[in-house]
Amino acid sequence: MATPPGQGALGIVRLSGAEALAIAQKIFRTNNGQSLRPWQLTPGRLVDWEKEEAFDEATAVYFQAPRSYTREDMVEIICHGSPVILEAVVRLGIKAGARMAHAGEFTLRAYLHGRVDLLQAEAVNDLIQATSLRQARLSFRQLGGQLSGRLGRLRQELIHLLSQVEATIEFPEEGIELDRTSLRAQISSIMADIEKLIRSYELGQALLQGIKIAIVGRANVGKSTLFNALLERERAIVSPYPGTTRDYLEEKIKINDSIFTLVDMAGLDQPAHPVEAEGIRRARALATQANGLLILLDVSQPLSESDQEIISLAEGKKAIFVLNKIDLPPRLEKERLRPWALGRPIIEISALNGVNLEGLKQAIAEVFAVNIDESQEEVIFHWREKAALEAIDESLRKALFHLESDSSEEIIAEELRQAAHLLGELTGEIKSEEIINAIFSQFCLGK
Ligand SMILES: Nc1nc2c(ncn2[C@@H]2O[C@H](COP(=O)(O)OP(=O)(O)O)[C@@H](O)[C@H]2O)c(=O)[nH]1
Ligand SMILES: [Mg+2]
Repeated sequence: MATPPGQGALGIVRLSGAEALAIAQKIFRTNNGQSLRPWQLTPGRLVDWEKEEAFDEATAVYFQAPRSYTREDMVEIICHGSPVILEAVVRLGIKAGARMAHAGEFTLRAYLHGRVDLLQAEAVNDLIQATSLRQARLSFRQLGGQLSGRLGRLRQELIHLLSQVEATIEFPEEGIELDRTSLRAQISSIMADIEKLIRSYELGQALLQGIKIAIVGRANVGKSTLFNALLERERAIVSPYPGTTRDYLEEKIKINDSIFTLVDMAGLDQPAHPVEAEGIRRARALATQANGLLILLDVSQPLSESDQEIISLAEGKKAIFVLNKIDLPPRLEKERLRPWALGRPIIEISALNGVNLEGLKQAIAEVFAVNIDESQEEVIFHWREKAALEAIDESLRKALFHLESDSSEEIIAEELRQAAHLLGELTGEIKSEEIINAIFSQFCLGK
């Protein structure tokens, strides 16, 4: 079943393998009584062939091997999306000799038959789970083979370098000298490419998981009120009593097609209660981990020592200064804050009355969103890819070290061979059962 469980207008059941057409045609009868023709959407009905009872109107498409998603014969039956009908199709299909697909098995077969590599398979899953259109665009390019192509070329380069080193090992009598200077330059250039990709992981995570923004400030400055106002719902408890928020809350919001994870937490001032102390300890840790901070200050109060301490959390971080409660008589002037803000934007709002929330949202998008040239850059989204690239980088670093310390050619060759092998595993050119299992177990059924 390729559509989610539960009721829908339509549901899709897919079959793949040598028997796909025969099995499909037991359950699905075309209206014109002829066999399914490849790549045509054909109207018909579903029947329980044992009783010769029709139970739904449907359409079907036959994708003839090898021009199908899995490169095997495939049939997709599109019927009405009642769970009862879909279950009947699956049950009859199994009776006719099919079996249930495992999670990700269609894409696994596409991979095993060489239609996609592992990076493209991962992109399929990322598209299914896409959280923003920006991420979808990048995953779509990865599906098209952009990242695979780039890594494939790096691997070819490595193999070429390796063959040069091996030639000097195998034919010493021919007097081929290893050109260590040129080899060093070429390895360094490959490393620069690899390291650029490793750095893109942060952006990949930001796109996939959202950019984490912590709302920090003293108790009662209106953090939870702002959190709710930005989410446009009453998620956090708001009260006039300091110390109301003790644990933390995380929710995603989307601004201009970027996803942000907002974190509301305890006020960062002196605790009045041991539970508060723990909340404050966690809040500090969260503030340090966040990609950016909203430093919330209450304009109806003068700048306090606690405020100044909180402001110091912004050191080395992206931050916006937010002056809340502008509906009240001010005791903290924007100009007074400027020296503290060090050029960061200062936005005045009333979280309670919803004043200038739009201005704050635009500032959030401008300050925190990660900008890249999406048409040029490749981005990695997965820990697996990052870890593999780091291991490759490490091998190349060792190769460089051995080149510089006049080690034997064998040792240099070994590191280059290892790097090429890891690159092959990364794209899936070299098959590793462990990696394959880890990737496809994350897929949903029917894809
Ligand atoms: N006048 C005014 N009161 C606000 C504003 N934002 C929050 N408050 C009030 O300040 C108090 C503390 O708010 P809360 O969001 O719980 O603060 P937190 O402790 O920082 O999470 C509540 O009584 C809110 O209604 C605002 O913009 N103007
Ligand atoms: Mg609160």
